[in-house]
Amino acid sequence: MFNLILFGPPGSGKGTQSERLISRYGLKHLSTGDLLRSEIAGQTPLGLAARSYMDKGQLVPDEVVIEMISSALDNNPKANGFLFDGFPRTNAQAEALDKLLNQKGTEIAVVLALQVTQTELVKRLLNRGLTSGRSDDTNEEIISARITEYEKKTAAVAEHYKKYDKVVYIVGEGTVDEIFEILCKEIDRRLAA
Ligand code: B4P
Repeated sequence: MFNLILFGPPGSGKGTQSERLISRYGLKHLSTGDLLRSEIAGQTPLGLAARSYMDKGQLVPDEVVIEMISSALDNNPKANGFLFDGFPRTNAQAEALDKLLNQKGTEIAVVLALQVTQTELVKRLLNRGLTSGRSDDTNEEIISARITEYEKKTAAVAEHYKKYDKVVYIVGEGTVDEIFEILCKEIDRRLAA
């Protein structure tokens, strides 16, 4: 099994690159953002509760997303590996993920961390907001709140995985194709090892 985390601030290209990576490597894509948006679309109690946080640019409580990921892992017993996109976003989520994978006899192989300047992040998200219908992408205040949440709570997740020497920083500015090739090189090197 090959499990990787695509890490980075909102708008750094995680969702964009995940789509390509899962198709090249046959991994199961687990995006907590997508899972939460599908709960919202289904108007489930979980979705209604999550929406109030997401609309303010805040993180949804840990227990909600950990439970979602735990079920997703259980529901995909035959996966070759998982690509975690937008998860973990706190140290508590990282510890829970390590434990869940450990129970399945596997672990995270690598954390690929996309680095993008704040000006570029805001530009990309506002641009996506023009067409995505995502309410959290249309308002600059909400975008700033998401970036602040990232700096306050999520950036530390890289420190957690640095302890195990699993973090590789990737410049996340350039064309989508250029960044994809760099990500693939890092993955291929590990798959060949
Ligand atoms: P997510 O759905 O994870 O959204 P995101 O981080 O904003 O998007 P992403 O980083 O994937 O977007 P991408 O760059 O691909 O989270 C949304 C919300 O859900 C969070 O704010 C939070 O409330 C909640 N949530 C999710 N997971 C959670 C968790 N684990 N714990 C608690 N709460 C959680 O795309 C951005 C734009 O950039 C696109 O328009 C794309 O086309 C463009 N782009 C990408 N690459 C580019 C490039 N190289 N050049 C130019 N543009 C590019």
